[in-house]
Amino acid sequence: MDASFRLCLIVTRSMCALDPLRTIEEAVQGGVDMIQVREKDCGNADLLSWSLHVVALGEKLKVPVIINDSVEVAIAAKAGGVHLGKDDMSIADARQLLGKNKLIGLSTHDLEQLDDAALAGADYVGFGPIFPTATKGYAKGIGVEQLTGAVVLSSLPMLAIGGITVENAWMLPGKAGIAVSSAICCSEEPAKIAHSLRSSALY
Ligand code: 3NM
Repeated sequence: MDASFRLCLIVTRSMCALDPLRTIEEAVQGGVDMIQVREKDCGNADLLSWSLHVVALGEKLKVPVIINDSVEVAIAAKAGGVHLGKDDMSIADARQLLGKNKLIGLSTHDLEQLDDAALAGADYVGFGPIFPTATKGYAKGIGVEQLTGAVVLSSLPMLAIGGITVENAWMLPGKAGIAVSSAICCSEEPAKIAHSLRSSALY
C-alpha cells in the first residue's frame, strides 16, 4: 500500500497546547498528511473512544489516522492502520488481522532493523531518534548522517523522527518524510509550524 507520506503528526493529548482536535485540524491545514494517535498512559476504553473522534476528524480532513501500538483499537476504531514498535505484535500477525489495505508502520533505529522491516512487510518505517528528544526520553540522537545513509539504502518510505523542529528540519535529507510530536502539539500555532516543516520534507 502506498505510504509515501511527508509529514506525520503524532498526537498525545496531554502534550497539546490547544484542544487536541483543534491542533489536528490546524496542523492538517498547514500540511500534515498523516495522524498517529499515541497515548501511552490510558486504558483501552479511553484509547478507543479518543481514537474514534480522531478517525472521524481524519475522514473529514481526508488524512489517514494510525493508532500507535494497539492493533485491536485500530480495528475497532476503523483506523487507517497501526504503528508498531519492537515490543508490540509482529508485523505478520498484525497483517493477518488488518489485511493488506491497512497501513502498518514500524519504528526502526538502525540499518539492520530497516532490512528486517522490509522483509517483514511493513508499509513504511519511522527512523530515529535523529535528535535528542524528551518525548521518548532519548538523550542522544543518531544523527543526520545515519538518516541520509538509511534513506539511500531503504526500499521503504521513511519518516525521520525524534527531536525534529522548525529550527533543525532543514538538515534532513529531502527524501525522508518527517514525523513530529512536540514541535506541533506544544505549539499554539500548529498550522504555521506544520507549513514550515512540510517545506523541509520536499520529495
Ligand atoms: N519515536 P518529538 S522518537 C515517538 O526514535 C517517538 O522511534 C521515536 O516526538 C523513535 O517529535 C519519538 O517530540 C518521539 O521528538 C517523537
